[in-house]
Amino acid sequence: MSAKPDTAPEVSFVLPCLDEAETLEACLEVVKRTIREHDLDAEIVVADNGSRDGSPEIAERCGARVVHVAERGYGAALQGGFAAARGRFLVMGDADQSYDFGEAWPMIERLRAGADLVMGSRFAGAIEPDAMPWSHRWLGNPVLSFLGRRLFRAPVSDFHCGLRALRRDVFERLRLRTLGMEFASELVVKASAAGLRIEETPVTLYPDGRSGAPHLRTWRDGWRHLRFMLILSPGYTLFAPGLLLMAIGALLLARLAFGPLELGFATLDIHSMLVASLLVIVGYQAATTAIAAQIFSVAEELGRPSPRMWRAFEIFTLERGLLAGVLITTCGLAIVGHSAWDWARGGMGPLVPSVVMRPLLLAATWMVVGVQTLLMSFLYSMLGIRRQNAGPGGGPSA
Ligand SMILES: Nc1nc2c(ncn2[C@@H]2O[C@H](COP(=O)(O)OP(=O)(O)O)[C@@H](O)[C@H]2O)c(=O)[nH]1
Ligand SMILES: [Mg+2]
Repeated sequence: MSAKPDTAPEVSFVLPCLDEAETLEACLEVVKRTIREHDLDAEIVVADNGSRDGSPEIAERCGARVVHVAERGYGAALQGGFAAARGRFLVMGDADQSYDFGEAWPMIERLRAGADLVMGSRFAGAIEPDAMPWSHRWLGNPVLSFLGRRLFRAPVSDFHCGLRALRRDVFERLRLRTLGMEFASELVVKASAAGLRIEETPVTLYPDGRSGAPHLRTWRDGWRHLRFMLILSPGYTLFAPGLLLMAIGALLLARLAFGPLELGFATLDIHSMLVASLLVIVGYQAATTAIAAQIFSVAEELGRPSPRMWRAFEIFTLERGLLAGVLITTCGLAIVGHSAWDWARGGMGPLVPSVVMRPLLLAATWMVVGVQTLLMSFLYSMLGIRRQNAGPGGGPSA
């Protein structure tokens, strides 16, 4: 890092900026006023990745340091800006006049008092009329924040607030990965998974000062946030529902394999057995896909680190997975063989569905589950390849 301890300032204000010539100067004035008012030892960094309206020149004229980030996107800009910042504390805030950088002062005080990440909360503070579209105010932000709180136990009322402050070593430790707007979620999710001290201060959201459209696109970016949280929560989204479907299907399948089930008002027979078989298959696919998603998120350092998962690779090796797949498939084949044998011995008479389909549905289920096990073993092994290259005891980053 370029930071020299003797010259490094206490605070770096980092402003992601894409074509904000209309508002950047006013934002920088507020930052400078905040620095003066509180006598802060601070620097100002503007993280730009491709402005074409002269924003970087404005930033330089106002005394900010411009960091040119090659990769496009809000997350990429902030990551580049943070990496180049030298302060012990990092304050991030939009360059469109939607936040008052004066409200970063209580955040800095919280960092000084020992917080790792201080989130602004517009819901605990205020949202000026016309500052936030209706759909973000009442749908996008509350629903996504609620999900985030539930899925990641993050004590945060406003997941997407653009004004935040964090310790620089926290940024380095979290190994943030995302390049788009979902960066806002990644920071909170990882900080909370890492057990960091997260605090909140109320902030006010003002209508932005630009005449053009915002960069954030409601549906695209809302979906990116949601997608990000869902891929990091395969346990809730896929594994648990998958196991439930499998359990229901397996019970029904096992029972119907012995004969029809009289329920009084209806009789469950081979037709229900087909449904039971599909439940088992779909449930198994969901549960095994969840494991793949989990491996991906850990291997790509999107989710929380999991030494336990890497240890599991030593037990559930590719070879063992393939063997299990072959054995399960063979069970299915054996059932088919047994039925065929019975039929041949019985003189190869007519095939009565209510008799023949029972073992065949059972066999088909075993075979699909077996083949799925084979396929998933390959996939898991592929997803975990970085770990295997690192050799025993090493994770991908070790
Ligand atoms: N450097 C850079 N800044 C961006 C990018 N996208 C958004 N920003 C900045 O991030 C801040 C928030 O963006 P904005 O469009 O206002 O999002 P919203 O306030 O959440 O609707 C503004 O300062 C933008 O200039 C990007 O791709 N690159
Ligand atoms: Mg904005």
